[in-house]
Amino acid sequence: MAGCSNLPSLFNSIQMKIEQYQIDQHNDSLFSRHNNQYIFLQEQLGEQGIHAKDIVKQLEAFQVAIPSWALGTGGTRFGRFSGVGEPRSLEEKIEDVGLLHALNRSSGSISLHIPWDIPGETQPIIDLATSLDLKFDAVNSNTFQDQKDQELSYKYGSLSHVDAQVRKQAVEHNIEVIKHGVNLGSKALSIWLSDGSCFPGQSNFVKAFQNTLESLQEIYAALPDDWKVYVEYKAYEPNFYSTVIQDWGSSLLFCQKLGPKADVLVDLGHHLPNANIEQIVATLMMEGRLAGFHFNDSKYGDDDLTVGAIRPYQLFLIFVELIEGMKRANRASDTYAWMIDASHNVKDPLEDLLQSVEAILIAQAQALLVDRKKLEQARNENDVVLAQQILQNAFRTDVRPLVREAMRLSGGSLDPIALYRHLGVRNELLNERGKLTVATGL
Ligand code: LRH
Ligand code: MN
Repeated sequence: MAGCSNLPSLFNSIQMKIEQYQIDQHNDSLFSRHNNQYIFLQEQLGEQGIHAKDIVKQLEAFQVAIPSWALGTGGTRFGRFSGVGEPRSLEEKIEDVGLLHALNRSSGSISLHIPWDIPGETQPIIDLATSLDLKFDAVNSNTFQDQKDQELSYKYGSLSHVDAQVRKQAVEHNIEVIKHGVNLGSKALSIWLSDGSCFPGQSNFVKAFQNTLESLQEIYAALPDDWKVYVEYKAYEPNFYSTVIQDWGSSLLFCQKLGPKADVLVDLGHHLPNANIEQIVATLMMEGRLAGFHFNDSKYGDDDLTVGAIRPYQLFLIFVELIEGMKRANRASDTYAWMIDASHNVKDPLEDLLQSVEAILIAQAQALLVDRKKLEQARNENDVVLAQQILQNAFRTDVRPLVREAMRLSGGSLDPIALYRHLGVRNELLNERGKLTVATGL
């Protein structure tokens, strides 16, 4: 949206912050156009018996956790093209998430990865996050890399390793991560294991599974009563023949053997080509074992691209199952973990994350438009055409005025990326942090 070029850039040199008056000024210049679009859609939906305000309320309540490891420029094995003004510390990462949350009021928590983001003194970190209205979501352990001061290597695995000493080291790391999370007020440990093999014959699948289960049981026993453990699966990479926790089935098996505090984390990029992820989601919700998501998008492998950039219809279909499942389980949306897990090779990380959060809210809003009663009726009459019509009518509705209204009512921007660019945020970060700063993470 054009027409906000007269806003002054008023950043203080110490800590990067977007002031409420800057957002309000920006919204004032955009409001009339937005409101016309919003009222038009509100009337359109009203004719279908849908109350726009109810959907806006649900969008306002929906908070997405931002990964601490995706605030810098990522890279691939073929290279990394560094960005500028990247966060140099956990404090600056929290500041960056604070910028996102100020702009869209839907990025209200940060998910840390240990040891990439070990909090030094906890209280100042908590105070900074609180000052930016942020919480700490799940904490992620890391036994897929060797740290320089590490005694035993994870080259051939961690929780599944044939050597009990390596498994012990990995269990202790996860328990350490829980401690960091407890100090920060987090309520969940998120585990992704790269454990597996690259060649037939290399691994005893059953022993690897049993070793992993034993190790996870020790970690499970260390969880505080009100904590959860998320078990993330992945079909392949960095192992290219077998992965111990390779799919939703193996993750669910582990969770069922561990106990009620363990649930399955679905990373959208972790499936074999053309997997029906919305059906996996429906099944996990039916079993009450869906932890939540690592949202991203991909065309081929674990590409970690912007959410909704490649397959927005799949994301919509996933939210259709999520909303159905939450209704069936009578569970509120904040009882699930909504997290982004992306890596930015060619986009400004903050712009990429703003696009991802918007794509998630758009998919949720579209899915909330689906006339469930009519859809079930069409299904019961095997009226395949009508069923598709009902879904695609919702998917083809431009719900962006609802998403913008939710951001505006929550004190956010009507056009976060336009304001981000107008205020020259990246340039301010460059001035504050310098050109060649590199953020820890992927
Ligand atoms: C593995 C993964 C996992 C993280 C890592 C950063 O591919 O999705 O969630 O720990 O990315
Ligand atoms: Mn992930």
